[in-house]
Amino acid sequence: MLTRISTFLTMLAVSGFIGVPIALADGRTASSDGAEVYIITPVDAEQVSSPVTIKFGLRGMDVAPAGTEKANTGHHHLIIDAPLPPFDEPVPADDNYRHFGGGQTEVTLDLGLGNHTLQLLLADHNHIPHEPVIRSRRIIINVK
Ligand SMILES: [Cu+2]
Repeated sequence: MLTRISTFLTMLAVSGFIGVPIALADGRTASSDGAEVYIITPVDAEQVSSPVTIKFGLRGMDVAPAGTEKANTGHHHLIIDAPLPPFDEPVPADDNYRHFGGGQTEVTLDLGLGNHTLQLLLADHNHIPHEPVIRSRRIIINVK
């Protein structure tokens, strides 16, 4: 607990410098006003064939590789057939929660036949979602 508090105070002390992200009391990073993440393609209810290319859109923030500690930046996470994770810890990393820590803005996936849900979630250099959370609508696609 003491470590977390002193880390927070240190981050507060340095956050006055330009470009350093603003760390909030719970360790999360502030997002910029009006930032928005969205799936460009496919669109909700679209019928697609596998493999399917998913393109990520972002407004009001920049994409940077994981580990890059810079204000108003983050990297994409694609949530496939799963709910949103807790926002106060790093996004899980498995087949349902894919990290694009290289700063990628699209992916081509092999998906089985049937319906799949897709949702984007931006997270900071430590893979923790920003505050306010920047997430897309959840869409459903049908692989035929
Ligand atoms: Cu991540």
